[in-house]
Amino acid sequence: MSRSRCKTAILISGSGSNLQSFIDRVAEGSINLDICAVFSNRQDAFGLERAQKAGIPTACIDHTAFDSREAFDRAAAAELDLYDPELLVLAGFMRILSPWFVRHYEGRILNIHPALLPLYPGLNTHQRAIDAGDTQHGTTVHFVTEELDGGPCILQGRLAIRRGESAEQLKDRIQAVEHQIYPTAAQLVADGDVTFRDGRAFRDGQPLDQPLLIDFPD
Ligand code: NHR
Ligand code: GAR
Repeated sequence: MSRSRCKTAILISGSGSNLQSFIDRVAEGSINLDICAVFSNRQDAFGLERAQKAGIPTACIDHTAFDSREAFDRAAAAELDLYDPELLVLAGFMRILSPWFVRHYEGRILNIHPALLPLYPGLNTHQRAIDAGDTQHGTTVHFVTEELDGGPCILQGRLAIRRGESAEQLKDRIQAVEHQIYPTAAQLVADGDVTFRDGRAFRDGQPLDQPLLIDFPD
């Protein structure tokens, strides 16, 4: 995507533990991104404090102040564009993005969803996997398209569900996997190793029909 450090804006709504993993990975030098801004739709998001502590510019726009989804999205994009981002990383960002916003940043928005997509789009994924008797669960980094949780997948992290494990325990283990794979996936896109074209993902120019997969043994 870029020769110099890829300008990356991170969008949050809450705790921002995934944001923290990006901050830590940049600090230790194991990824090479320029986190140019952190944006939240909630003033009380703890992730804003994490960003400030790391010296990253922050912006916050309260979505409840707008009449329509697109009006909020246009205000958010106007703010984000002050930082000229090349890549947008959704890290626990909880507002569905309008078709206008998705087109504005076409092929440049990533999300992480706590399931092995296409299994379990939507919410409450950990409990649904347990209730279905699944033996494995995971998390998926994907390009954001107009279809919710439906954009092409890039990288998955997978682990075994333990016998008798609660949704809460599984969620914590999945989050630890997210912290490892999300910065790695973003770097692949930043480096142009994974690209988006015509609604599909490509790896080194070849269609990525199956996402890259990392197994996390017990
Ligand atoms: N936007 C588009 N266009 N496509 C995607 O794939 C998106 C997206 C925005 C966010 C993250 C997502 C997830 O990983 C995401 C993917 C929020 C909702 C939701 O229902 C759904 C999916 C995701 C995030 N949000 C409610 C809304 O009305 C508000 C819920 C709340 O505030 O707690 O926007 O699962
Ligand atoms: C992550 O586990 C992410 O997969 C999930 O929210 C968490 C954000 O945590 N996203 C969704 O469930 C979207 N519906 P964080 O704020 O600590 O990074």
